[in-house]
Amino acid sequence: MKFKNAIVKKPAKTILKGITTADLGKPDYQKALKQHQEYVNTLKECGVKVEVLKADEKYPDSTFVEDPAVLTKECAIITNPGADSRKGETKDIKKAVKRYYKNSVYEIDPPATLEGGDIMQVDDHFYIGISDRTNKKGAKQLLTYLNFHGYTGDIVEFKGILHLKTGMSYIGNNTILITDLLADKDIFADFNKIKVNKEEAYAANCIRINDFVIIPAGFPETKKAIEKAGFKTKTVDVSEFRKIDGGLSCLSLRF
Ligand code: CIR
Repeated sequence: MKFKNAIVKKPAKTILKGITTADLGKPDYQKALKQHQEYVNTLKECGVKVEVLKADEKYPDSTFVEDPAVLTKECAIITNPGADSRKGETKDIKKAVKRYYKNSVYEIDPPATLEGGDIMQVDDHFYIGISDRTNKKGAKQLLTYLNFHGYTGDIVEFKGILHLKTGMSYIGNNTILITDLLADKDIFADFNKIKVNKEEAYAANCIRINDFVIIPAGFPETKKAIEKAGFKTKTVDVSEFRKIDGGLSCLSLRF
């Protein structure tokens, strides 16, 4: 898939209060800002134009713009995040997304919930994770919009990770990065799999942007495996975002 644009949002000072299950301490705000800038630079190096939205102090997790929207070539879907503290993030994202998608913008309506981290696109097909944040109603609503625009989708159930893409990523050429937790699912049987071991599980969340796979710094085995499979990589340090369960994909909307 060719991407031309990305939307990101500057981390807020309140990022220290972001939701977390990790035991890695609090993010350092200045360091987070620096890492965010490096992330933006890397996206640009991959050939996309990056719109940087202003930080929103009201929402500690608002730098994770992937969750309040799902963007495709044809349409945009504004989600209803399952985390209460994140529901209000959609307002600002909707404004930004409307500038690109005009009238092709849909919304997930309660009681349906959905977060973009649960959505993995593989060409014209979408895998939709059912998690603590995304419910079946949310998946069904999303599928209705996607089907209308000619896309297909499958629901994937799992337990033990935040979002579907916490445990896997599609990196192109029919290849997925995948952790043990998801690797045995029949639904992924036909993919070439790069298994990500337990110690490096965080690196299962990577993003393919045009000619490159962007990977988090500090996971040498996964980097080696991705390069051995023939992909070119770029590395970004996102340690401060990891402290509040954020990965590489959640820091941008790519389209
Ligand atoms: C949260 O728990 O919602 C944030 N602290 C992390 C969100 C990560 N988003 C993503 O992986 N798409």
